[in-house]
Amino acid sequence: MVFRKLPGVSASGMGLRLSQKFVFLLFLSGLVTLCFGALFFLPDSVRLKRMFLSKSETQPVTAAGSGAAENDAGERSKRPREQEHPRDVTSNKVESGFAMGASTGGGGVGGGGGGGGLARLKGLTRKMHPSSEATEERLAGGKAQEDLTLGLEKVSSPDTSTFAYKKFRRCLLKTPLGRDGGKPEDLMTNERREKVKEMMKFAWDNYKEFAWGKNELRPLTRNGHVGNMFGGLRGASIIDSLDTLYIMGLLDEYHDAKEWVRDSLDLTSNGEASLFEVNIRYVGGLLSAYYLTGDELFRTKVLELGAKLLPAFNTPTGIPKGVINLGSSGSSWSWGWASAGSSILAEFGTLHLEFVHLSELSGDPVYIEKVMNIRKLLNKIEKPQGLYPNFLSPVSGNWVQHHVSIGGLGDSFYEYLIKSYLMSDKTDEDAKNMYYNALEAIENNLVQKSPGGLTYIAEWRGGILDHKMGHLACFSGGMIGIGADDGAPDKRQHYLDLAAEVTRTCHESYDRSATKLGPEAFRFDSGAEAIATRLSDRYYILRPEVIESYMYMWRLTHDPKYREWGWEAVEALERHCRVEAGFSGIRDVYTLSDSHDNMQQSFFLSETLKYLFLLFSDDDLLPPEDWVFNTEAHPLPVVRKSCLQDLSTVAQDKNKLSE
Ligand code: DMJ
Repeated sequence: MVFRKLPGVSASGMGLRLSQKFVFLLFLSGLVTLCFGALFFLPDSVRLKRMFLSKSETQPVTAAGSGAAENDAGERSKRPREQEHPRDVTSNKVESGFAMGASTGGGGVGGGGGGGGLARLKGLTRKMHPSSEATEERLAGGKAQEDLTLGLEKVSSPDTSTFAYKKFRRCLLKTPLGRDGGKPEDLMTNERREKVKEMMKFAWDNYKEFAWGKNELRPLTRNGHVGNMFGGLRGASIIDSLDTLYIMGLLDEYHDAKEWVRDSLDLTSNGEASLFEVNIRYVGGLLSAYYLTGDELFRTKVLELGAKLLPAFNTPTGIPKGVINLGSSGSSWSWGWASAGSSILAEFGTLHLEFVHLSELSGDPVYIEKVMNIRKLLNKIEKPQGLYPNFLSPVSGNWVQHHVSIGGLGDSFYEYLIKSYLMSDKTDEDAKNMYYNALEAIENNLVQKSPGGLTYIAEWRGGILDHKMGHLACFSGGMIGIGADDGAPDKRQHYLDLAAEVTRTCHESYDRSATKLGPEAFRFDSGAEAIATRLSDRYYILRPEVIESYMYMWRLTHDPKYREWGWEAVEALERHCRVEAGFSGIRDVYTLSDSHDNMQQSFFLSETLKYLFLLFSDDDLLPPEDWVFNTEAHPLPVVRKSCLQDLSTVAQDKNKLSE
């Protein structure tokens, strides 16, 4: 108005023309806007936010999300080489999870506007995995780190669906795939690693050619196998392979797998499925794929599947039954072979890791509540000699039989106790206490030394020892090893020694066979030491447990013998299990005239080959500070609650500001 009153007259007292005054005011208002904006967008730190926002505005929010946008759909032309250099991500959309700019651009976030554009530009010029930069700053300590870490959040919108992924990535201490994708400097080790990658490609290519979309490959008859473990679900080998393909840099194959998930994974199918198997393979596989790639497709699928598992918990105790119909009825029942309608310890006790992440990603605490209820019941119930029997009634909540085993029927329950503790950033004290108490009871009652000096873990039947160790029990070397640091300080070396002894025994079970592969179960009675004495125990079905322990023991001790033992296994697999169209189990490890079982198990792709690849990789590939492997070897990130809450606070602040 003032301007209209004084057209063309210089501003009184200042000698300014109207147009000059207009420009000056424009400049001033721009400056004010910039300063104000800078407060909220540039040095984006929680501390700063807290200075300007009221307490109620800085409460943590959960990460519930909705939208499901694909980050890298259709992007199929990535070369493995690119993936081996996760830091060089300026043009690598496969690594979109690693490249802030790419994931923002394609993630369907609704931020837009100048601030988002500026931040996006900043992100693209950084050329580094945001977690890796933030990590380096974090390790260096100081305020710069906090500003950098949280400043990255500018690129996300209040849409929590992309935020769920980003905040997890930002709370990692190290780059997931390491400095150079875990590539070892030593030439021979690298050659061995490349050999394992070739085995994976061979197994995958044959599955793709002859069994695509089925659950497993039958390599002799060159067709697919469906089986009855997964109800109407299909593609078990695809889901189990996603993360292995990704970390090995087999990215064309990974994209084929992802496209199948997008176009063909049908979660609406009926059929009787094992709750345990669906959880460890499908839920675990999809979760890992999500956390490694940030692709919303996997999150959407895993949440859809997770919800279908919940009816299994509708029992008087909340202990789930073993079998569930994934169709709309959601009915569930116990295995026919499990006595008196009981549920199996290794099944209902192997849900915790995945269910914690289902709650994290959905924002719905129902999953955590289900597994905490199981935990509480097991903690409270009386245990014979402190041991956990394998069968429990989901109706009465009492043990049904007193058979105890760290092998089949019991195994991964113990594994999930220590891993729950580790995955909780070492805050889950109940899991920790239950694990060490259980281990003490196992040591007191089951751990034995053979006359030949081999340490083994026997089974227990109502107080009577069965001097047998299953191949499945051989995971325990690795488990005892990774738990060595967190028990009583004076027991660390004791646990490492025990882990090494059990792993050596399992290696002996391989070494004492003609094929150098281990039997399904080996015994320590009637003069036998680490060999199968029953015909029915002589088979090998491509199981991972012995190699799994080599991998953990290598990382814990760097004793070269573990890599040598792993290489022996590679050679034996090549010699006896590789057939023209894939890998097959064998019926008798003690005879050289191989009789193949015509089955390439999905866990061979998910576990056996992944653990071998890790064994020959540098330790910075999926480092243990950040990742815990579920029992099917699917890596899940450590849940750093305090870090996640700080980041959630930022998201909430942003929501407030955008209102
Ligand atoms: C895998 O499916 C899992 O490791 C499970 O815990 C038990 N064993 C098989 C492989 O042997």
